[in-house]
Amino acid sequence: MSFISRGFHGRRPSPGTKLPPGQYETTGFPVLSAGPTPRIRQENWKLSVTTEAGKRHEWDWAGLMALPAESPTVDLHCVTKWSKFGTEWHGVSLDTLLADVDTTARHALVTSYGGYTTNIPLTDLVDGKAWIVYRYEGSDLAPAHGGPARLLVPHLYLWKSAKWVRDIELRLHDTPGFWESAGYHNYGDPWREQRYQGD
Ligand SMILES: Nc1nc2c(c(=O)[nH]1)N[C@H]1C(S)=C(S)[C@@H](COP(=O)(O)O)O[C@H]1N2
Ligand SMILES: [Mo]
Repeated sequence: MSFISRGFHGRRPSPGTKLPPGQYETTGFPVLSAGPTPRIRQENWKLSVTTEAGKRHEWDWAGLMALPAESPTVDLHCVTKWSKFGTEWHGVSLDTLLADVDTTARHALVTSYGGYTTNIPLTDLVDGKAWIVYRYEGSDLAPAHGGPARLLVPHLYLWKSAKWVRDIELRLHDTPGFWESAGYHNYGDPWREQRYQGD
């Protein structure tokens, strides 16, 4: 009964904590990338949303800049156990991006420049829970952290926040992404400590 032994070992978060179980706070901002950092210039950058019916919606950099933006301040939780509190971002909510997208799909498969993929239920991308961000702490997002633009889904472990996001494919059926195929949890809720398959 792991939830009992966690309590005995003092890993159960105290009420009101911002730290999910098994995490520690860091003030640094580690870089975690499964491959080399792609260098995409803003003038070559594109983001597309593809629906289950095959309809493709696409934005270039000017198109993204023309959309109303928000400045969320959120806590980040990485499955390698660091959490970072109060990070400040600027970008476009997925609610705004998907406003004119006609879909009945319930799953999204996100693909990045460089080939990284991750899957997320569509309900976790809407209702103010996810953004395409292009500024971090007041500056253009650095390439190492996903610039020019990355997905930010802070209520899930950070591997779901695809850096260098290129395409969001809306699908009727769920398809595991890169880490999900390698044994990581399909959903990845840090508060339920869903690190690996079976957690
Ligand atoms: N395209 C892409 N996105 C990615 C990754 C990656 O390797 N490639 N790593 C993920 C993982 S495991 C984490 S923890 C975060 C790390 O983001 P950071 O490097 O900005 O801290 O990015 C996520 N998004
Ligand atoms: Mo990660």
